[in-house]
Amino acid sequence: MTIYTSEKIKELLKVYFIMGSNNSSLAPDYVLEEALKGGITVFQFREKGSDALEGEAKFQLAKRMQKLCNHYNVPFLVNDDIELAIALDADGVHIGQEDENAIKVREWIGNKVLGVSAHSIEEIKLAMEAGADYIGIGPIYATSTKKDAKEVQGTSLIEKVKQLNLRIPIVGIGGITIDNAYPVIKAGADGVAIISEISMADNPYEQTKRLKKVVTDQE
Ligand code: TZP
Ligand code: MG
Repeated sequence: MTIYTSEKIKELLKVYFIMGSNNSSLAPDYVLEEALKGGITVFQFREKGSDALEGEAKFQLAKRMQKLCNHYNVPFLVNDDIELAIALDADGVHIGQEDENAIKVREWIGNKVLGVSAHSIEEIKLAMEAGADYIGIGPIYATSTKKDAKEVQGTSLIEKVKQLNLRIPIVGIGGITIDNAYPVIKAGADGVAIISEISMADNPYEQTKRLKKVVTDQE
């Protein structure tokens, strides 16, 4: 497992911001810094989809974003690209079911944070056995950010995890906005993972602050 306790991971998941260079019309470094100032609790570098950067350009952007996160003392995670995470000595990685096997990834990354996306109780249990630190559940609502997203599932799987008393931190993802974040937390998620609600905002700083208020006011 990681250097973080489960309680610490739950804290980190509260306002979980994800982005890559193609998620905003504004400069990605600017958007991230505004989100950091606004109070995001963890960041995931997710450079994929149309027009995504590759090679050296991807590496340099990741490096700059990691530096910003370090400055604001916010953990920096990498989506899918384990080699990049290791090359940068990132704080952790997030993988889906289509990516490298979670058991292998856990061996590979040692005690870095491991997040796994899962869509059923069975997938969640397997991820837990593999040593995942948290589970991403979604899409909760309709999203146009991830083209190959699975069917919208609402908060039902989050509720099931709670009913079964599975002891793993969870974060909801997909179509989450300031207006619909509350039910995700109420269903039992420890936090919300967001791309466009922050990355596409005219004022990512204010938007992050508003989102954080919705999540933390429920405690
Ligand atoms: N995984 C499931 S939905 C999704 C990902 C990466 C996209 C979330 O983006 P948005 O803009 O917050 O709906
Ligand atoms: Mg993936």
